[in-house]
Amino acid sequence: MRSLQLTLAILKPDVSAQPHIVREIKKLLLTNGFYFVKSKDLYLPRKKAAEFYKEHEGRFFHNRLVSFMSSGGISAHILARDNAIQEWRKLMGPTKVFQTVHSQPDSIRGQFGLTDTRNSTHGSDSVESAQKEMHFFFPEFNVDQWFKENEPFFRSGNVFYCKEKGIHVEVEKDLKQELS
Ligand code: 3AN
Repeated sequence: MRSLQLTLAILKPDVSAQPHIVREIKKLLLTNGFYFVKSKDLYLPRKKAAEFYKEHEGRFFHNRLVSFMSSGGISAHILARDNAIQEWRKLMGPTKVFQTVHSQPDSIRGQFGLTDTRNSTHGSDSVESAQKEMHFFFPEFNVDQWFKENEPFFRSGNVFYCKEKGIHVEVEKDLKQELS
């Protein structure tokens, strides 16, 4: 089986304000074979939101987008899966909610999106942007080290979802902690 891929997911402020939707999306990720490698709840100040969406500077929706992203709490997640980038974007559905509610009503944006801007979730669109975006939210996370030391455990399924921590934990690491 080939190596897992990492991607960055964000649950945006519209979703984060609705705990039952957060639960629903997490359940969807788990049942679709995604692993939660890292997770954090945070607030993105306006300046940081503008930095994150720098590539959209000058677009008509940029100001609206930055205001929205800093309007409430969000959560950021490093997800692992075979073909994670594409598979997470498939679950999310297309960007524009007003079209997606008709074209892909069962997708996350189709079900939970409010507007084209308040569209529930974010997912990296390439390996390069995933690297950049993981570093933006988790500067302490070492991708190379994870692939060397942790990826084999995830790939072989030797991990379990720890509800308390909201991430997957390696079985052996957990056993060692139990016994120490
Ligand atoms: P995606 O998030 O699907 O990769 P991008 O990268 O084109 O889409 O856009 C980033 C974010 O900007 C979207 N998630 C959405 O919140 C907002 N956005 C994009 N296009 C529009 C639009 N036409 N009108 C309003 N907001 C938009």
